[in-house]
Amino acid sequence: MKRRNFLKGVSISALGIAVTPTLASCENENISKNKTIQGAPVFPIVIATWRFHNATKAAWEILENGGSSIDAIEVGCRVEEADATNTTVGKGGTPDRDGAVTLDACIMSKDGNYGAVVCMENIAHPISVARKVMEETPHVLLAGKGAEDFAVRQGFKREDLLTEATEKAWRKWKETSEYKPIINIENHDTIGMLAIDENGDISGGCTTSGLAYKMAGRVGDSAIIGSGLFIDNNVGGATATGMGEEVLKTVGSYLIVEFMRQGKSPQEACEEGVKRIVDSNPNYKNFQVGYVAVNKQGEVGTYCIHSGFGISTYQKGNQSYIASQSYIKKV
Ligand code: SD4
Repeated sequence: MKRRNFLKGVSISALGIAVTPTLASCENENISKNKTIQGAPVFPIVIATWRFHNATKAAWEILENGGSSIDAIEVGCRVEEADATNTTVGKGGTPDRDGAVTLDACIMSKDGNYGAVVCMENIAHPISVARKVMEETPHVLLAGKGAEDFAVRQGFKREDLLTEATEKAWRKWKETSEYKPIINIENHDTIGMLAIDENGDISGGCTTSGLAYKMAGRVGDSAIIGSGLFIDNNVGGATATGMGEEVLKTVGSYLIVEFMRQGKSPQEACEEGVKRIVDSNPNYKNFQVGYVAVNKQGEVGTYCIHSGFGISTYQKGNQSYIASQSYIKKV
């Protein structure tokens, strides 16, 4: 129940982070008192979904040494992919119903370039393969065996991504094979990451093993441009976690960036993104979606359907965790 503890949250004002709430969403007094930093860009900055402190730290180290946001994203996401105890990203990710670990990841650069892999097996670092797709091919998205073979040709090594622990859990699940296409709000840790480097350039990445015990061949939002991630270096970036089908149907991250283009703050844009899902699906109480967004000034917003989601940030040398406000106020 570790994520429930996140609800206790932290004082935003103690974090030095510019989060820009609307009045309607001001459940948290500390947030409501916080003012948007006007005309004072606050980068470099890196933000990630959930409590991925090791990942944001690794990304921050790139940024504080003058590295690019795209390098920071790749390095940061790789930390979670390598962590076999994280059961929803990279090695140690929960398999599909047939016991296959299939990974989705994408990366997007300041130039609007994008690379992605979906349903890729046996390669531990899909974020790096996605970057290779972006930089070394005339394409943007490779799937399945083609993605895996491409990775091997690029020098990645094949390895078994199913760990003893995830295999054991899968075998236990098979005893009932009960599949609820509902995200348990305690059961997802996709890492979506946004970074702005010292030049003010924005990049993003998103990497996941997707829904636990999904159907073979299922692809979620995380690697799909505009859904799990979108970056526009003139405006900002957004990324998502949660029920991928709902994010896909509303093209969530693109929507949020477009809201920011129209002048909404990152916070207002994330709230509108969640509202779009809530308005279009009466079953919204049965799943979780969480968004995070950053604008060109380095202002951050986050919003989700159910409480329990939050974001990790690294900025001005300080690491923080912000509990996201939620559409449904109390669990
Ligand atoms: C998906 N959005 O595949 C992902 C799930 C997720 O942590 O966020 N998992 O639908």
